[in-house]
Amino acid sequence: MRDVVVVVLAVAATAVFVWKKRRRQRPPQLKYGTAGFRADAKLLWVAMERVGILAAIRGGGKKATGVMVTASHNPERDNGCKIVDTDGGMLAEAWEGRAEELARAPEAEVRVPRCDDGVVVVGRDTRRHSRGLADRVKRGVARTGARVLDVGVVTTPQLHHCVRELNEGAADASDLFGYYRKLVEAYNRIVPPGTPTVELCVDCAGGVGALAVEKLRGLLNGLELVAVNRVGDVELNRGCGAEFVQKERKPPRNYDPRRRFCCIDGDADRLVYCYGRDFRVLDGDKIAALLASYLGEYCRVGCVQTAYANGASTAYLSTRVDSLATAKTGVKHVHAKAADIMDVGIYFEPNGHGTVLFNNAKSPPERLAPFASLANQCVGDAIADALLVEAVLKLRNWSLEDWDAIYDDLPSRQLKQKIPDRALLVPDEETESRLLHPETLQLAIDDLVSKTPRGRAFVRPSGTEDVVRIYAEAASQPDADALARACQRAVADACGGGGGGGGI
Ligand code: NG1
Ligand code: ZN
Repeated sequence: MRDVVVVVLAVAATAVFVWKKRRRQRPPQLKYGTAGFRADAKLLWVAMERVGILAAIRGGGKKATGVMVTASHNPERDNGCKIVDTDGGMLAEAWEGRAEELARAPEAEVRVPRCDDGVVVVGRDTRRHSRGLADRVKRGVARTGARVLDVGVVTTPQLHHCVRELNEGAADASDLFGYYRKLVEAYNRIVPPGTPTVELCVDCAGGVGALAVEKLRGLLNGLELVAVNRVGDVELNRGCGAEFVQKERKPPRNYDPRRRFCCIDGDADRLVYCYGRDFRVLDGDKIAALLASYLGEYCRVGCVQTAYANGASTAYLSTRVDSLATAKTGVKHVHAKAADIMDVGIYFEPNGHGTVLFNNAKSPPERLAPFASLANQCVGDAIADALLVEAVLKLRNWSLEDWDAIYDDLPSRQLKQKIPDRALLVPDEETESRLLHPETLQLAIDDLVSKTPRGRAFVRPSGTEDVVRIYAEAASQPDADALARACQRAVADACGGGGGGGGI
């Protein structure tokens, strides 16, 4: 009997020891990057619960906030989350540090306040680990006493929409009925019934966008959407989708040059178009140019780009918009600037993330009212953006070739390089297109650029992947390729990159 008691006590003591050790252990030191937390899914379990707690705290026990479990255009093995703020936009930057602190803290140091009247909307993409990670978010929310509104598998912009609607007084936005109704009504107000029908294939990158595309089938005047690369047809974001097409400039899987094609990413917040046998890509810059040139006929338009914008698009826009600005890379930066310029602020990153902000949304010019309801006011929305593009092309009576011809892209090349510690690279705060450190690396890049006709190049550490990104453009494609490669070598030499050079 005494032996049994001793064994039981020993087991209990070991269990308590292990439990205490676990509580003291530091979870992975994640960074809230360009688009929230993003990492190999295996590293995210603790962070997700903490994100649930933080989202509830951010709502202040009164308002709705949201958490979207997704790693967007990253490979299937990655996952992550974006926290949605009370206005339906991305988490205010001032809170990112708190999110990091909470995600990195040992359990023993976590204090959980009560947020009884708050609501956290939780959504997820189609990755196989997203359901489990979303459950962890929900567990975190539950620890605060706030209510969870689980909207299941949704696109990122749909989740933003739900949060905004709830805070604007909607009783429940989780069936997304209001989301689809708004798109369909707005689009059909611009494009009248009886308009000849165009078929648009949407490469959904194997992700959630296909569900939205299916919902809209048969509802749009003169537009029939066809989902290509649906969930299960292809591996998520692999050889297809907006990121692959924009960075690699190669046709996505199941591409058919005889059909009209656009490509979105794994969580449906990016859009690019492509066409033809010689495979031309119409990227976010060209979408911005199309929309700016049309809307600019009716109101004062401002445009915001990042340093990745093709020089030819900047030249085109500079003579056609009332204000043109450059922001740091990342949606939160471009969005904030676009919300602050002119009547209409347009932002698109070349990778296709963007939208049109109606900054005087209460009274847009009569003709533009349906555009103001079609364009997502919280965040880039690939589906809404495709409808905007299609509507403007119809109004202009333009083909994709006509649209493409508005300017010719300067040849460009993007590469990436793995280095032991990408924090070694410190870019400028304004546009992230120059390195403050290491100075010698910036000087080497300046030297390479000065020797290249119409050359421009910069390097910056990615905020979503463990790589350094290299961008170069020049008068010819061989020159752009050579400049990008030379910059890549300079990065590896300066920072000790070990063979991790990548295609895009
Ligand atoms: P990083 O990985 O920080 O370059 C990428 C995109 C951003 C933005 C974020 C968020 C490029 C060159 N960078 O950021 O523009 O879209 O992802 O998804 O495309
Ligand atoms: Zn995305």
